[in-house]
Amino acid sequence: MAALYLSLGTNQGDRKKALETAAKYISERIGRIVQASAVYETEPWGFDSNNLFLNQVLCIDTTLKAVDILDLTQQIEIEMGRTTKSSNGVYSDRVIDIDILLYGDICMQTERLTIPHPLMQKRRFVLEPLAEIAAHTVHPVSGKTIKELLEQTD
Ligand code: PH2
Ligand code: MG
Ligand code: MG
Repeated sequence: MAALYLSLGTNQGDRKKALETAAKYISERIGRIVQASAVYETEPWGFDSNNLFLNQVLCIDTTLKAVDILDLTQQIEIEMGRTTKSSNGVYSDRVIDIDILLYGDICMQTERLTIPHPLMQKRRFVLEPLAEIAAHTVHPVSGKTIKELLEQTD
């Protein structure tokens, strides 16, 4: 078993319900949720929108392969009605986004998937909830703890 950290984000529709539904599907299909951060309301980062986000981070116990986790999270996004996908850093409003942040010590970079999530160090909406449940976890690329990464982010 390795600890998988997933980031959830939603800024469209019934946001609270979307977090609950995503967590239910994740626990049924990917693995047991061992920790959940609080839910944070955050300003859209990297694009303009009038719709505030709810963000949350979950820690899951799983033995699945990383690519299989990606397939399952994308399937959940589609089932929950996600129609738009970010590309080249152009973001849009969404009912649910599920991103893989960390998976044990795995470092991988393929066309479809990079772990750790390449932008996590820059994003307070990720680091704040993550630090709440994994402050002392070490980011396997930078060698810094999540708490240290949060402290150096503005
Ligand atoms: N996700 C993005 C881009 N910007 N901003 C906030 N506050 N929360 C997010 O989850 C988020 C974002 C790309 O997936
Ligand atoms: Mg995302
Ligand atoms: Mg995503």
